[in-house]
Amino acid sequence: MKPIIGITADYIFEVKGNYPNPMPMDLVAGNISIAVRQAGGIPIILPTAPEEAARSYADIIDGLILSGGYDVDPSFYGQDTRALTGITCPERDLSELSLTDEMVKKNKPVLGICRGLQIINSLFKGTLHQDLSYYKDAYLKHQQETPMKHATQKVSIKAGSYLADLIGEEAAINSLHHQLINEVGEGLEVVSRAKDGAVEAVECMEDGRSILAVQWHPEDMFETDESQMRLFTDLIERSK
Ligand SMILES: [Mn+2]
Repeated sequence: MKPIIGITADYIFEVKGNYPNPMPMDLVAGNISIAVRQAGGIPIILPTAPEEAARSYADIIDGLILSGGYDVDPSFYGQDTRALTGITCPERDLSELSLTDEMVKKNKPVLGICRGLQIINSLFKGTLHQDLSYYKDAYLKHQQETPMKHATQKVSIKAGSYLADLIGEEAAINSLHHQLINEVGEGLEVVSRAKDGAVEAVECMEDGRSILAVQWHPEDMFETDESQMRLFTDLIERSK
């Protein structure tokens, strides 16, 4: 049987035309499901849930993709909210932190995308720069306005890392984030940086763990970039 890959959904309160109240929506970019199917997995979308329900997802999925979305609430990495943090959704944060913790306990594989990398870093007690302007070395455009299927930066990947074995020691990536890792979570290894030093990928493949996370969006590039597709085929392999 093909591995079942859970994809976390965003939790958005959307105002509907003729609906009297804002409606909570469990929504996620469809490209991720397409990538999982093409890579040989069965995608299922996981709604935001209270802690115990979120943990129970780990019983039914073989692998997890943490998708992009709102800023992680700084309370989850021990900080007050600074002026330039955007919208946060603590319910989603708690749901994803609980589920990811359970996946890690079960030694099941995780792929973090964008915010997903930041959730993983928070789970391992790291911190974020709450805005690019708080990271003094930033000079690259990390919130590209070019369509996301196009790469706008080249990042280096650490020789000998799991990620380098997978896609090589350099990758052309897109970029759409205004927060980034500051202090790296305990047990995570930084394996990719942009030319301005911004952390672009972390991994932990030791002690039975199977965690890889990227700050960029491979789901928008996999159709034209075979190395980005490998992030998904690798997750499916790790989930078997
Ligand atoms: Mn970037």
